[in-house]
Parts: sequence; structure tokens; C-alpha cells
Amino acid sequence: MRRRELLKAGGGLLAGALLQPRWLLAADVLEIELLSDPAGGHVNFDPIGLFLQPGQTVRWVNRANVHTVTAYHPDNDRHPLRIPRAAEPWDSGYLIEPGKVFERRFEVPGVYDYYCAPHEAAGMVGRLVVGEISGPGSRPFDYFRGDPGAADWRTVPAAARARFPDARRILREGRYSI
Ligand SMILES: [Cu+2]
Repeated sequence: MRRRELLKAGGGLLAGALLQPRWLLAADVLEIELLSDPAGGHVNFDPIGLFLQPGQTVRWVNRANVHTVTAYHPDNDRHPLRIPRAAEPWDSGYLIEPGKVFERRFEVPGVYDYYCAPHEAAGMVGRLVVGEISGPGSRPFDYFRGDPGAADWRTVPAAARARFPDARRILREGRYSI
């Protein structure tokens, strides 16, 4: 590698380190808990909003009740596309017992919205910002209206829309709990 390229690579690393909140530097795996009160009336992901760098992994841990971790993607029961176009959709399936975990590594930058299948209508959703605010997840909830290819996509329930944290806040604060 020539000196000029070395300097360029070093500069990129430095810029990345400065942008990254200090608490992120220690961990390649970031944890999100799946929570519920005993009656099941109040359910949520904690943190509901999380910033990570490309290459980092998220581990979702079920603490109570039965949940899924499912990407907003047409492959998942015709939900609208709200993850980067180049990213693979995912669905954890049911995490039935406390202590069950689901892990996923994120490489493609952008906003990733996801939901819990049994509790989406109750507003159990989460948002990841991987590196930057971009992609379908950064657009309004009804951005696909009038697109013939998206005619059979569902709408995001009102309770879920109301819960999503602002992506700019996630970028600013690193993580956001409700
Ligand atoms: Cu749930």
C-alpha cells in the first residue's frame, strides 16, 4: 500500500472512531431486551432505538411473554419495505421462553424497522440505524402509496407508527428507551 493510501485508510478509521459513541467501542454485540408486564398489556423492545456501525451484531433476548423479531419487508406477511434494499429480510420465529435469543449481524448501512408479529398492533416495534440514516426506513410510512408493485403491502398500524423513535434522535443519542 502506498503512503497516500495508508493515510487515507487511517483517516477513515479515525473519522469512524470519532463518530462512534464511546460505549459502542467496547462491544461487537449489542443487546436488546424483549419485555412484557405480567398481564401482557405492555410490551416493548428495550432499547427501542439503537445505533450501530456496519459489522456489529444485535442480540435480542426474550425476558417475558412470546415475541418475534421480524423485519419490515414484503417477504414477511406483505409488510412494507422498511430496511435497506440491499439487505436480506429476517424473521426470528417465535421466541417462546424467557432467555431465548436471536442474533443478526448488520452490514448494509441504513435504517432498519422491525416488529414483533403478535404485538405489532400493540405498538411493539423497533428501529436500528446502521451507520447512517438512509433507505426505505428513513421515508414516510406511506411512501409506497400509488406504486403498483406495492399494491398489496399492508399499512403500519397506528400504535406502531406512534412508537418509532426519530432516526435523528437515535443517531444523536446512540440508544433510546421508552
Ligand atoms: Cu411481542
